Amino acid sequence: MSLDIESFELLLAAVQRFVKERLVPAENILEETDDVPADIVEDMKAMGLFGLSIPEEYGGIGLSMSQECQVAFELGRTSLAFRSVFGTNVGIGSQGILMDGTPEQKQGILPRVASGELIMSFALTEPDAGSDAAALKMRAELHGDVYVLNGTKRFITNAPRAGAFTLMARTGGPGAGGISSFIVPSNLPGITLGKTDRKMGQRGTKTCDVILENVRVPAANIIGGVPGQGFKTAMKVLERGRLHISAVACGMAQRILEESVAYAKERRQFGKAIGEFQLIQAMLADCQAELYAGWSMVQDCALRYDAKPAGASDPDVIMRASCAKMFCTEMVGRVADRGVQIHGGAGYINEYKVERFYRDVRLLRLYEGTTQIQQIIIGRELMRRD
Ligand code: COS
Repeated sequence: MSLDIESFELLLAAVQRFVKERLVPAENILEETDDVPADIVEDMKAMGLFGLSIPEEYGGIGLSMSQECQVAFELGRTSLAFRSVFGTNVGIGSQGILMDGTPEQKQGILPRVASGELIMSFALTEPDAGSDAAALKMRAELHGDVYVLNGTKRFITNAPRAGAFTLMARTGGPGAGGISSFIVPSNLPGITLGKTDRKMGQRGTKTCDVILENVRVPAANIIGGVPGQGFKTAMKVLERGRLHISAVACGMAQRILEESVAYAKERRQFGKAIGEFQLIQAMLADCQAELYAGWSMVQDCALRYDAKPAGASDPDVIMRASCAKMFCTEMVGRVADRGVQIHGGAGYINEYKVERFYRDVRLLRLYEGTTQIQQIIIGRELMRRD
């Protein structure tokens, strides 16, 4: 699946313009109100951003992974909360249905996901199951043709906005094989939301607990219709999501670098622009070189992802996606740190964007698998090889 080159170039140019002309000027409103303005969300829908990764047959734009990463890079060049509004529809909230859903599930859900009418959210994490996702406890017990779900999901991105969840619960015994993925409409009786989390950064993104008490979900809502496949669905979705996040990290690194170069040209000390000093140039050079390395990894891995037969899992691509996630999210952390350093005292003042970005990017090393989880995935794969 991919969009033809000409249409893709037009889309990419439109996204670049949208980021520059609509999103960047709204960054302060986002920060002050802790929300994305409704008119911007409507513009995102009109541009098709909610359906970037959904095939055209379901009303989406149908980008390849490589194309999606290029768009994600552009969207990374502004406050990350903007992308988060539709990020779960493009990625972790919808991809499980697209990859493993039945034809009825795809037809019934994906067109509304692509249009933005339905916001999807991905509910895997629990209070006692974060990195160890296979230890999740939420119970799903079969009564006739309905599963009754009980338990709590934690830190669920877009839960306050969601119309439905892709949710993992335990239908069988312990471990990964006992987990199933469900499509759970958010308005079912017994679902309540915790208070919206107050976070270090990324103001405008919405996360909270999702509490399920005796929630009755039709057995037909198991993704793919077969119990026990949910953990694999979650892992496939996360593998893809990790590549998308790597691209976002590169976009944000590009933005911080541009802000830092501009400041280094304008700020004068010791009688000249600080950018004329080699110690400042060294920090800029390290940022540029690391960004180039990270972006090269993303592009390479995305092409490999696209080259696999549709639906197939390739351990080499899984490993490379983790390499990209680890490197790019750590890289943008270092770039943000240098960005603050180049700005000096001004970098610590929230009037300058670099202070905000420094806090925003910290999350990238945590969600969709911490750096340490990526190391485990990479290390295990290396040890498995002959
Ligand atoms: N694609 C397809 N299948 C996959 C897969 C992938 N990317 N990753 C794992 N699987 C399969 C495995 O092949 C295995 O299948 P078999 O039982 O048939 O062999 C099964 O899933 C279980 O995998 P594994 O044995 O690796 O499970 P572990 O419990 O050891 O967990 C980690 C593996 C730690 C990698 C996993 O729990 C993880 O990614 N944790 C982080 C969770 C996370 O990212 N949370 C963020 C929440 S969303 S913001």
